[in-house]
Amino acid sequence: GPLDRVDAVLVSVPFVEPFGTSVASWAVKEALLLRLEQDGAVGWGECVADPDPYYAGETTVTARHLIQAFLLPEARPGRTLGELLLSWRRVRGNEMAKATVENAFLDLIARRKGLPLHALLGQPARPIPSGISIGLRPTLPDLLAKVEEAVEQGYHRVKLKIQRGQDVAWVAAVRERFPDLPLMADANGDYSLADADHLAELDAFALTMIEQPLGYHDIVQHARLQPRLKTPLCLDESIHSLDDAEAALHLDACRILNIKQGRVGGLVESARIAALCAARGVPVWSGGMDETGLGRALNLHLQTLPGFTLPGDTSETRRYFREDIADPPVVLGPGGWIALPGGPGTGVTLDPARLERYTLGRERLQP
Ligand code: OSB
Ligand code: MG
Repeated sequence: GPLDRVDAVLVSVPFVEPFGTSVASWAVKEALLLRLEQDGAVGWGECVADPDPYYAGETTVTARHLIQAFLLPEARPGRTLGELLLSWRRVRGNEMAKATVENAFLDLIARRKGLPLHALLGQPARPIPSGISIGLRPTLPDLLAKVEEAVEQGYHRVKLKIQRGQDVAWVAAVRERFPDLPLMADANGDYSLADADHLAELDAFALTMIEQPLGYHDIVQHARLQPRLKTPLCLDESIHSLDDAEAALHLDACRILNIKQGRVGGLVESARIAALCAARGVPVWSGGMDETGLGRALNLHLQTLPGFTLPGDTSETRRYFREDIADPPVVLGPGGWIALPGGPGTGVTLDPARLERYTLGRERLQP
């Protein structure tokens, strides 16, 4: 049947401290949320686009436009979700906008069926491994303190952001202090192929992988870099679809893939990519976009899919937000494992008072 009501809500939730990559630093999580209501049931989606185009080309404003003008109009009564996703194939790119609507429909459908999201995806619940992505830090002692804190909390692996001038010596110092820690580095595209010899110096530190060292849209140059390193490469920004993943694996541009479901158009495309990677023996993991508890829950359910064999970037809510809009928060359980939120759909609910407090604007999109 038809949707009774569709709303877009723009929120801005302050971070505990700014999160910095080689490209940008963010002090708040500004996110576009989508609310679908049907027969008294409500499904929510959180768009992973930022207000700026510093991680990817999409922004909160372009996503809102695509959702309203091109994606929602295809959600005609009587169409299945599969048919809706097929109808979007002629909408080029804009995977973050697509994922927002797909996620909200999956949450709505799961809630109407009384099923947790992972069960709707055909997967049993399982404990999810934890991982933390530590942003660029002003000093080395400060970085070492952050890593120490993460190790004490029991995270299964630690990811460091690196950039030109803040790389080999910093990774060396962390490795020296924590010889056995599963450790990796993410450059968010700060290097070029001319830096291959410099990047090869990172081979000395037994990193589990180096994430996206080269251009944000590149696959071919990563394929030329990989044979010059012992450390596996992992692609993030360059992968927006199953076709991108196929190209990257075919060219041996990476030996590990970061799947952000919000970057590849949603959970259905993520499942396809994970299945392809599993068939090729390439491990995948779930990245994060510093999401609120809403998007974070999606990433937890994502990790029940076959192929997600490595710890991802899902860390505790309290390291991002003093106060989040969703309950329950993500916490590390015994051994550093994360439990899936229980109950139907994503299993998280938005607190009306906190949602209101952090809302910048609300707009009714339908009917
Ligand atoms: O490259 O994975 C990235 C955050 C914002 C933009 C890009 C990235 C990140 C992270 C943090 O690494 C992941 C998280 O903690 O959610
Ligand atoms: Mg990354």
